[in-house]
This record gives sequence, structure tokens and C-alpha cells, in this order.
Amino acid sequence: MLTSIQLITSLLLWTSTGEKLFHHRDHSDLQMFNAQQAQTITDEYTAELFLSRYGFMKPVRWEETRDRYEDLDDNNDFLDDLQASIQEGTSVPHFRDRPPPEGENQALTAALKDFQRLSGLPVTGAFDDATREAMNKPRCGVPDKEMDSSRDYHLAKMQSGPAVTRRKRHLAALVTKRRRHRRDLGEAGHVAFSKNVLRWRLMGEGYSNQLSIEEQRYIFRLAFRMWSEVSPLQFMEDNGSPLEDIDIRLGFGTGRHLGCNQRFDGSGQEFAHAWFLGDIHFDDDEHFTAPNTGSGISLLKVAVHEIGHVLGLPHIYRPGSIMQPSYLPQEAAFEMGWMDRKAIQNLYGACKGRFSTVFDWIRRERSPYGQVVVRFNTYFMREGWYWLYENRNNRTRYGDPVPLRIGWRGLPADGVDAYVHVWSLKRDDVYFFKGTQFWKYDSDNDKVFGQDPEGHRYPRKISEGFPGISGPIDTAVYDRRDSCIYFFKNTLVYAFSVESNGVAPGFPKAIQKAFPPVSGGDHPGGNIDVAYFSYAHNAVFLFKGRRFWQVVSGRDRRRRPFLPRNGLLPHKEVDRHWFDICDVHPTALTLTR
Ligand SMILES: [Ca+2]
Ligand SMILES: [Ca+2]
Ligand SMILES: [Zn+2]
Ligand SMILES: [Zn+2]
Repeated sequence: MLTSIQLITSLLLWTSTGEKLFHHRDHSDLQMFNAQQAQTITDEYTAELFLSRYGFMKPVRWEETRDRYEDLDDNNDFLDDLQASIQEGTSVPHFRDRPPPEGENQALTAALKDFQRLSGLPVTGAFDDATREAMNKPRCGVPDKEMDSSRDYHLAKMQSGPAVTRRKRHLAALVTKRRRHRRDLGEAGHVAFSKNVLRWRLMGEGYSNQLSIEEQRYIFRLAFRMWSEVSPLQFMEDNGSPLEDIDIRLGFGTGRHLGCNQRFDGSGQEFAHAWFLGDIHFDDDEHFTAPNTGSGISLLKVAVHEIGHVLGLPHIYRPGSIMQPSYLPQEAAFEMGWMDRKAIQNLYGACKGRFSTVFDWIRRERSPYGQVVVRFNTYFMREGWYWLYENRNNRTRYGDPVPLRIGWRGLPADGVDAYVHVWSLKRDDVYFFKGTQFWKYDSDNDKVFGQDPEGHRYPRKISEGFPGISGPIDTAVYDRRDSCIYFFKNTLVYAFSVESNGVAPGFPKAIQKAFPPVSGGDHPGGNIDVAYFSYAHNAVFLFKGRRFWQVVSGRDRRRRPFLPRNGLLPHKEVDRHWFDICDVHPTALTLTR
């Protein structure tokens, strides 16, 4: 099976066959146009510049520090604040022209050790070959560590004022991020966007010269989508609203760029930087490429990393994390790792929400040896979107959700109320219900029956196919033990006997009676969203809102005979048992599968 990345890549390649794209040109070609190369780190002096730049030690020279802020002259109120902050102790000039003799520079040794530890290198405290190699790798421009706490305090105060300008916020934010790095990755909601839908724009003055504009936008849409797949955040590309309404602005530039107060270093080393709750700049002297197109730096990986910073994440020094500061060229197709999911959810919470229906879909596959294998997959549906849930890995399939109309042909595009699989020796029928109608699903051909082998045309009225039941229903589930479909409607449940094709004697009943609470009043009452039989858990669950109740099974009652038949065990939170079922914005990239 193709992963989505592969699909996307083939899509990109396909679109590019018609028009020649710059990124197909030879890398050496690009080099010719690069006027500037990043300064190679060759000795202790350049290493010290590197370490101060990324926050491992205090700035080396006054010029170096001032250089970073020199573009801000046009912003007087900001400069006032900045000057104050400098006086408060960030950049006490050392005025050294060259590093002191070896062994005397304790600060450098400490910073080298720090860098080596974080980078997973042998901690020698010396500028050795491994360290030199690591420092010359392509990396993110966001500092790894904070430099000075008094400045942090000052700038954090600036940020707390209600009327800070956008420019102010940038520097303040950068420093606040450094503070975050030290203390509070785990503190939920401490410093993060306070809204869930964020607007972004690739700035017209900041297009890359290496990829087509459509390709750049496609890659950014994908990068934002990847974060929304694992968090409650949603992102929309907005090329129309006034600039001040755009939360995240992206752009490419070289050297001095886009009015930014930090300059890019030419080809090599720093490839991008980002401002906490702000903007992202990409060094267009780098050779950025579309996913899986060989040499160069994957713009997708870099964008996902920098967006992580904008959302509030610091560098994470764990293998597999997209938030590692260095660019790792291996693993061309990547997913959001466990660490990154947990980190973003620490800031913004887990994904929660009501579902329209949840079910296990059974299908038959023929093995290479001709045997028929029965498999199931778990699907969560919410209105017009669905997720495939991988029970084994306890997460959704990478790249989900997918619009219903793409994966479930013939179903109403805005969603369904319920799913039922009648499965016995005689029957194997899949039904979807919506409003007063139902559809029979042709699992072999993966689409709704227009007309089934019995000659029925779909959709049909529920009251015709299931005498005694009238839609709309809330949900339904088939119970193999008594060959009944249980239809839930408001506070009532109807057992519908498949054998006798009618409502079973004694029904409808109050859900409270037919599915009594096991403890106290812990019961959903009525208006159940979902009744779901899970093959993975061999159990029935009732979902309502963000909670679910597990139905006592025969196995439970053999172990604990005092439990009532079909009793509801105390509720639990859906998002604690089924992880990362996250919405994407309706305008987000639609990935086909
Ligand atoms: Ca660079
Ligand atoms: Ca429902
Ligand atoms: Zn970074
Ligand atoms: Zn910049």
C-alpha cells in the first residue's frame, strides 16, 4: 500500500511532468547562483560563535549581537525596549579578538559539553572532529537554549502588556520560547495560541525560487495538516484577509530578508527560523526539495519542524522527533512521532469530539494461496469525515481524516447516523442509516448497492426495511447472541429480530431498563451517539459526547455474576482510549487514498 507521502510525491511528480520545475535541475546548477556560503565552523573561534548563536553561551562580541538587531532601527518604541534589555545585561561586551589559549576558556568548554550532550556526541568538552561535523550540519535557526534570565524576565514583561506591537512580540516571543525550553514543556496551556483555528499565508514577497508557487503552498498545506492530525488545532490558508488577521506568515529569503532582525547565513547550516506564535522564514540559499525527491533538504520536514516552534514547541532531542534541531536526511517518509504528539497535546490538549458512528467493517480478502481471509478495520465517522483506527498501534492511520465521499462511495456526503452489520450463518449484510432512510453496502465492491440481489433499490425507507422502526434513529448495533438489531432512539431502545423481521416482544424499552447502570446513576440516559461492537475488545460500547460506557458482556458476568445483563460499566473518556482522532479544517488539503 502506498503511504500518503508516496501518494503525494507521485502526485507532485505527476503535476510536474507538464511544466518544468526548478527543483528538477541539478544541484550543482543551483550552487552556481549561490553568492554566499554559510561560514564553515573550523576552529574554536567559529565554534564559539555557533554556540553563542544557538544559546549555549553568552554572545561573544558586541558586533555580533548588535548585528542581529540592526534592522529594527525603524521601530523606535521597540528599540527603546530593546536598549533597555541590552543594558540589563544580555550582551556585556567582551571585546575579544581571538579565543584565549586552550584550557583557559571554561565557558567554551562548558558550552561544548552542553552541545555534545544534547547532540548525543561523546562529551569531551573539546572542539573535536565529531563536534565540528555536527556543527556544520544543516540545522534550525531557533536557539537551543536561553542565554540570560534577566533579559528573559524583561522581555517576558514586555510581552505581557496588552498593546504590544507585532514586532515587539517577535523578540519577546523568541525569548519566551527559550524560557519555555527550560521549564514548562509539560504545563498545559501556559504559553500557546488561545484559539484553535489559525490562519496562515505564504507571503507574496517571500516565494522560493526553487519550487513552483503551487508546490510551495501544497507542501505548507500538508505540513499544517500534519499538525492538525495530531492536535485540536486547525489551520486554514488565507490569502484574502488583512495581514493583521494572519496568525502565521511564511516566507523565503536570503541573507537579510523580509525585514527580519536575523540574517540568513548563505548556503549550509541554518535553513530556517521561526518566531513563537509568529512567522517562519526559510533560507532560500538552501536546496529545498519536495518530499522524496532525493538530495537537498525536504521543505516538508523543515516546515513541520518550524511550525512546531510557532505552536510553542522547543527542540526535542529524541530520535524520531521532528523537533530535533539538526536536519536528518534519512527516513524520507516521516510521521508525527509519539513524542511530538504528546508534546503538542501537552500545550493544546488531546483531540475530543462527538462521533456520528463507529464500527468495525469486515471484509474478505483472498490470500496469495487462494484462501479467504476475514479482516476487520475500525472506522470512526464524524459528519462528513472518517478515520481508520489502528487498534494495534492505538492511533489513527497516518493522513486521516478523509472525506466520506472519497472512501465510502454512495453514502450521504455529510455523514450517517448509524451502521449495522447483520452477520449470521445465513446473512452478511451491511447497512448505513441516515434520517428516515437506509443504504445497503456492497462490501465486495466497496460502494453502496444501487439495487441489491433481492431487487431492492437504495436508499430505502427505514420503516419499509425494518417494520416497526421509523427514522431518524440515533444509533444501532447488531447483537449476534439473539440475532437482534438494537435501534436507539431518544431514550428508547428497540430490539428488532432479524429472524422474524419485526420488533421483539416487550420492546421498545427505556435504555435505562435495557442497559441499566452498574453503579449509581452513571448512565447516558438517551440520545446515544454511537453503539459500537468492537472485535478488538470483544465488547459493545455506547458513546455519548466525549464519554463512553462499556456494556457488560457474558464473559464479564461469568467472572462477576452480580453484574446485570447488558449493564453499563462506569463511563470513561473516549480520548483516553482511542487516541489522536483529530479534525482538520474543512479547507485543509484533501488527501486521497
Ligand atoms: Ca543557511
Ligand atoms: Ca449516531
Ligand atoms: Zn528548530
Ligand atoms: Zn527571518
